[in-house]
Amino acid sequence: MTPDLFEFEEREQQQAWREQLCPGAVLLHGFAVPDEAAIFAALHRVTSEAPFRHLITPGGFRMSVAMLNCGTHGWVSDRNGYRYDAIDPESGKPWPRMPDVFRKLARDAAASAGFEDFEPDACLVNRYEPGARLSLHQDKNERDLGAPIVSVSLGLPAVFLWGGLRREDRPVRIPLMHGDVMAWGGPSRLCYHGILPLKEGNHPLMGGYRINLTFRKAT
Ligand code: MD3
Ligand code: FE
Repeated sequence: MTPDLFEFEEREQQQAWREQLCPGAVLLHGFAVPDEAAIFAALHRVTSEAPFRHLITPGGFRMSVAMLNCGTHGWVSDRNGYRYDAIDPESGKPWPRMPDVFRKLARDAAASAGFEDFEPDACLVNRYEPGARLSLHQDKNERDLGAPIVSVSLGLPAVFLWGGLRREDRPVRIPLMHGDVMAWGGPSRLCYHGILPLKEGNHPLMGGYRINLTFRKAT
């Protein structure tokens, strides 16, 4: 996996480069760093409208990752299963609007990864505290699996587990740093993936947390 060195001239940033992991899977190192202050401010607005909460899995377990959504649809889990819902079940109201800086970042990253005209209608915001993890899973609740998923890593670093199309395929470990953006589409869209338990630390912007934004076309 030799990184394809690429100047993101439009991002005015040197520490950004594109790495093609597999057909359809692209890692844009540092892509979100230039927008970090605007993302941070937007995140404050969103979390003031819909607080983080620990969802319950269909099997009855409390997820260690805290979540919320913005956009017209949001991913939710409860005893009945997983689904996308236009209403936040906690408040009974629509999810907060997706901030313009989020939408533009997702669209620009998708285009840079080769997916033109990405139109996300859901942004799942995951918050990891030390010890929090996400076990291997596939994302397949979205109606249109032809659309990619774009993810943005912020704050503390984490180890991403990148598996294959079968649960038994042994995952590769990829470190994800603040500002890294990944796009998953085409043949990689249904890869199993997860996050190892987060290590403690302190990030200048995000403090003791890792925040991950995943942009989806849910409907
Ligand atoms: C590969 N989030 O929210 S992002 C999730 O860091 C999720 O919080 C992780 O998995 C996180 O569902 C990983 C990277 C990612 C997201 C979606 C994918 C990788 C993916 C969908 C298909 C294949
Ligand atoms: Fe996922």
